[in-house]
Amino acid sequence: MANFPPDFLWGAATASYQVEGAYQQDGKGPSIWDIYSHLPGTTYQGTNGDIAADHYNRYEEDVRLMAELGLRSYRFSIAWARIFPNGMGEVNPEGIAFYSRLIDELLKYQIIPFATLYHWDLPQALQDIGGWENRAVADAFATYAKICFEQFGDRVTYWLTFNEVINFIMLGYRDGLHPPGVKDERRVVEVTHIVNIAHAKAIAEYRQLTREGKILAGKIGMAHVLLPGFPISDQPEDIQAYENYEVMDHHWFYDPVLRGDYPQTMWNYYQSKWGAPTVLEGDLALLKQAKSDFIGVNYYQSTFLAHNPLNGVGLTTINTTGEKGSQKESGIPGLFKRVINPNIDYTDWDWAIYPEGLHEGIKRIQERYGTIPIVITENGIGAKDAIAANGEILDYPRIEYLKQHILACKRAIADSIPVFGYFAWSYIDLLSWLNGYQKQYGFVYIDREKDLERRKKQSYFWYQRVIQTNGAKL
Ligand code: BGP
Repeated sequence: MANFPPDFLWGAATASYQVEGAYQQDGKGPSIWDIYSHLPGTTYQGTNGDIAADHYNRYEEDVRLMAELGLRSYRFSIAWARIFPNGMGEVNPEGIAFYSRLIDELLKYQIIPFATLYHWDLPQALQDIGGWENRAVADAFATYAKICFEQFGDRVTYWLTFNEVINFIMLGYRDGLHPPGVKDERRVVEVTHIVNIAHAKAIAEYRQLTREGKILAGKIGMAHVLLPGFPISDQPEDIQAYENYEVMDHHWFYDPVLRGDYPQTMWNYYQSKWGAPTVLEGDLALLKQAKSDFIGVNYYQSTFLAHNPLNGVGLTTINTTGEKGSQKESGIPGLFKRVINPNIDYTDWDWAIYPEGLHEGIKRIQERYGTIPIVITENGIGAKDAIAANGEILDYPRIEYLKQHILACKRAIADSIPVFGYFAWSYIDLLSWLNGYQKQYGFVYIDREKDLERRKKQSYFWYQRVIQTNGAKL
């Protein structure tokens, strides 16, 4: 099987709200997550990111541990509300200074910074004017992106505009589980288009600055969730359900980013149902011009689809407790439903462990969009890690999970798919949005009883060797 290229980006990822804490420090404005997570009943046992891993204050120690781990790249996100406390207007110099220090610290150890501009923590001030339903927010995003490029683009050469548009829109506007807690499918469609416009505008700013030689010429793209579907049986109605799912949950979101247009069937469906999305003159040209240098994919699981009659199941709540088997079937009547596949393993949060899905999913991307460089921007398993009597963290299930998924990347590379990096989620234990701190993902454990002391898990030493051998020893 092909080896990993010598400059393969072995990395790990985090996101600002989930790791930084310091939610009111040094002039930061409130984000929608600061407000939402404080509302009763929104998250698992009322957990929030007020303190998180306190990475904001402990980043030097964290980067030192990254260096010891051997990370070649670190993916982090910038909190918009640190840079612009009100989302627009006055820049907060202390916010700029923090990310500047973090980037310098990474570079000190030759760790390549991989920056995400938006990992869901919209400034609350922008939500107050309509959030992603207001086109002014797309313009504010372009301005924020430009400031980040100008301030950090002399040192950062890998950029992601958005993290998982699919998830923050579906969870925020269809399921009502993330802020702003809306359940309205028409608004899902409108918001998607405005976010795509924001992405395209940010790319245009980036191209302009690099053309003018004002910043280093790097690479820019978006990170999408990849949750490939598979029909649960070879019955024609299950295959149809799978096709419905793929176009609605994947093509609708990937096409505008990688092809600059919307899939015709979904377009017709949404237009006839709600006359959405509202497209203004110039929008589609803007999407066409916004060429990505690569696509980031966040892969955790696959999903299995079955026929769902018109009077079938609708959307249900999700398993946020970690009680295996508590996830109910959920779907869109008349189109598809997501069902459990009895032949494969699931995590305690009922996520299907299916490494083949990663290989197959990125193959599908190449088939539909042609050869485009791919980076796995997230991959990991949420688990309640076992702790031995001597305090050692025995996260063997994580090692096994990561190993199988890295092998899937290796197979994809052997198929000539240009996968240029792999970022495990997550570098360190952090807040899982709705699931609290008991759903752990990191290589580094945080002892929440002991002043957030950092401890290396078994997986830390395992990943260290994977990187040292460039993936030869898994
Ligand atoms: C992705 C997000 C991450 C992370 C991960 C795990 O969708 O980009 O921020 O949280 O999923 O999800 P969860 O924390 O819900 O288990």
